[in-house]
Amino acid sequence: MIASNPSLNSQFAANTDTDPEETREWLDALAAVIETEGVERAHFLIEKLVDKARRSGANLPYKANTAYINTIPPHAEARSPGDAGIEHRIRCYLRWNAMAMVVRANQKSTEYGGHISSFASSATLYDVGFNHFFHAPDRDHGGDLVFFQGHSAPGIYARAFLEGRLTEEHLDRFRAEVGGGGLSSYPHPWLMPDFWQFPTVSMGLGPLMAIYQARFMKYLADRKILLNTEGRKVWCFCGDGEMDEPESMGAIGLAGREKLDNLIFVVNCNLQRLDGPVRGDGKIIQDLEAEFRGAGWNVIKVIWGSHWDALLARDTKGLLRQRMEEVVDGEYQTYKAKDGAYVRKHFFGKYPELLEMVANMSDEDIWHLNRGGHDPHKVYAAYAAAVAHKGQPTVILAKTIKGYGMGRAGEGQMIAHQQKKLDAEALKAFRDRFNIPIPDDKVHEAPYYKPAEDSPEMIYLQERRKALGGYLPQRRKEAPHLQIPELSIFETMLKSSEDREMSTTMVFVRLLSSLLRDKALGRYVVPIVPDEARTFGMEGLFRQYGIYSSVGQLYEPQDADTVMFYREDKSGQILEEGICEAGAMCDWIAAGTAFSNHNVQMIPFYIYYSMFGFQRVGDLMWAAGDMQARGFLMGGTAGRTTLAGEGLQHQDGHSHLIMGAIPNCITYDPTFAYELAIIVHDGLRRMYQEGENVFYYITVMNENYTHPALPKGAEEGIIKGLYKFRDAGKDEAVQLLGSGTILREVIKAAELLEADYGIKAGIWSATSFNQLRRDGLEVSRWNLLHPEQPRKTSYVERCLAPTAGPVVAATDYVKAYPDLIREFVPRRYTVLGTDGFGRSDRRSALRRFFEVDSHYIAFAALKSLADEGGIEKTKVSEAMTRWNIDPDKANPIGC
Ligand SMILES: Cc1ncc(C[n+]2csc(CCOP(=O)(O)OP(=O)(O)O)c2C)c(N)n1
Ligand SMILES: [Mg+2]
Repeated sequence: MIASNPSLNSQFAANTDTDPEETREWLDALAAVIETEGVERAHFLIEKLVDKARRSGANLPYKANTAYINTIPPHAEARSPGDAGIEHRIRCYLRWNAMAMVVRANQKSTEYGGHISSFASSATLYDVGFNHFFHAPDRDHGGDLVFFQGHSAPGIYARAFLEGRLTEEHLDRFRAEVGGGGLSSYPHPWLMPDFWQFPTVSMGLGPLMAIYQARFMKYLADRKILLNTEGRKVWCFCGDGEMDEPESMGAIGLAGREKLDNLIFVVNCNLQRLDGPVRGDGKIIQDLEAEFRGAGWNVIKVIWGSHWDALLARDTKGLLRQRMEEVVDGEYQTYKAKDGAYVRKHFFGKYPELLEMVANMSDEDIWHLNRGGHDPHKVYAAYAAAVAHKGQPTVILAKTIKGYGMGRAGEGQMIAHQQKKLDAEALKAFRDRFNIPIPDDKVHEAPYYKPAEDSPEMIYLQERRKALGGYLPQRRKEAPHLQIPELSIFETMLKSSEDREMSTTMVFVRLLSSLLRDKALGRYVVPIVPDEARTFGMEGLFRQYGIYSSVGQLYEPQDADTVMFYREDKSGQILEEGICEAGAMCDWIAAGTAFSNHNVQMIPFYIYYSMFGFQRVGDLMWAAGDMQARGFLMGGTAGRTTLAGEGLQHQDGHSHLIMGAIPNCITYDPTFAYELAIIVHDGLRRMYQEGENVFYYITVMNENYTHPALPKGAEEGIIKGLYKFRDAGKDEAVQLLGSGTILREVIKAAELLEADYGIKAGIWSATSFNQLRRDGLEVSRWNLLHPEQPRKTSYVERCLAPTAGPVVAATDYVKAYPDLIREFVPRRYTVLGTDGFGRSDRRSALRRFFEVDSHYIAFAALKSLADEGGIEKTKVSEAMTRWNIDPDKANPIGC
């Protein structure tokens, strides 16, 4: 049977050595080539042999894995120029202080939380970086960008403490931030704006953002906006459990394709996540190796520490390597929760030859057989190889032990992740293990330890950072501001469009074109699309501004003979991410944080589907707020009834509500061209001229209609979120508010009320219920806290109080959105919105279905007038017949 299946046959053959003599001859020949002509020639010959075998019909299955040993053999390791002894002692102090800050916080109250075991496993990985690789920005170097694993933050604080950047008081305020002066639980630039650059603790976001930061650095260099990016690296530290997040691995193909050799991932493979092993029955390092290699990355495995070198050198038959290969991670974890005798019995004990190999080693010697990620020499060699590597991104897969040094209190144990309290005995053991000079009678308090400033350790520590440009992490809070042109740059949008019908999406594209053309500002504008440029009518920009491609355009585009052909270019300005909203969002973040990371203000506009595009990347938007990214997010073809035919998954009726929850996100739902122009202009001014740490979310629609001219004096109201669009004079009986395209239904409703019932309505454009609410809440809070002061009034109240009649608001969003201002509306307030699942149909049908069309709005106005006693209830019933409003119609929320 086996013989009849060629594939199985060749696999079977590959595993069985039928002629060891012949094998040896081939291997000897190869060794001779390596010796005399080098590894590259050997590689060439092997490829030739493989090719020949394939062409001769052999089925050679693809194998993405290499053996379960270090990628860099001992003889090829770069040696660290550092003082290993001093570095070891510094690392011991860092380990202690990082642990102490968590333990001390939890001695006060377990409410503080924190993590010990993660940094315990990654201390060496960070330390080698800090001592020899991570470059801070200085005059000659733009600075590396380092993504620190979120819950390893205590270790980073511990270093800043030794460096003198933080005091004991700071460490004692770990996770106690209220009142100021505390240290944030995780890297949060919002809370520590001079310190942290990248929020990473929502796992998966760090790796994804790091990839796009690395590519954006190349974009800036290719576009000659950054002149010197030579040697700058993006380092991303992540957990092995974290790599299961789709975001972590989702863009590694892009990094490979784009040959991002300025990018280095360091995956701390401590084999554990929160609940248990990452791959108990397999090997996470091998899994990751295969995936990264397949994606075109340079993979460096740092599995075994130097103590294994001698054993591996003696492993001429490959039995030790075989044993390393066959043991699964669940067992590797257990070994390190036990002792040397256990490892002898369970690891080496499987084969008598291996037992023999370690016969002259004590149990303690066996226990000291270290893992690569805890060996500074191995880690140094890997980093040195990574920074020198050209043409590919590098991932370093470092094997470590979760809770290293915690002993019985957690080392290698299932509960390691959650361990935040160490009793006096565990503290003593920790102290002894790392030789920290703290007396017995003090150790239970876990006091911090800092050697004298003139000690060799402290001098060394400072010298190393000085040589690498200064301290890290550090965040630049500002970059040179841009001069924003006058509003007249958008002049055409402020005028009436006359008979010309346009959607706000088209208006946006015109506005973007005006900005791109601007001599001062144009080059800083970054248009970003996730394969939707044609949807939004932006394809005209392709030819003119080019789509960024690191290699230019290697093909003649199919539409080369058209005016707006698809043009890729090395200096292209547009970032076209294909169908990857998460990637496009990371582009936007990279551009929006360029002021902080590269000292240059970039102006990103990312336009995407406001529904699935938005829902996919909500967490990144929150992180963008934390990072104080500046720029414009454009929710394209928005609204539950405006994006007509597309249906349930496309139609957005709630993005404003959610975006409004991000404290520094300013949102608008404009209707007319002039509103959009004024909002964008004000945004440019606030973010890039004034340097405010806000960003904008603006919805634009695909419904075509004519646009009036900017009403006199409306600017301020447009920005505040409400202005009177049409005044019906002193006889107004009702006030109608609308936003987005539904404002047009509101305008029609006013006409219906006047024509059919002679009722005059004031019409208001509510460009932002979110902004109105923020203003109102601010005023309410002030009133609450100043009981004896004259009451202040909200902007909404100031607008509406002088008018007459009940107030009705209608939007293309859920009712909760206009409801945001209920507290500030001085009279009866009725809201109409689009609660429920969307569906496909024409706009008119959808608006009737969701009860937001002009008839429903006019009807709601009549009803509230009747409730106020202003008109007879019979009139309302009569309107139902006249406007075809069915009282038995099913509620759209349940349909
Ligand atoms: C998106 C997300 N989901 C869940 C968590 C909660 N969480 C914090 S740490 C952790 C385990 C991390 O394991 P690993 O990535 O292996 O890191 P290690 O601590 O082992 O270095 C989890 C589940 C989170 N921070 N982010
Ligand atoms: Mg882990």
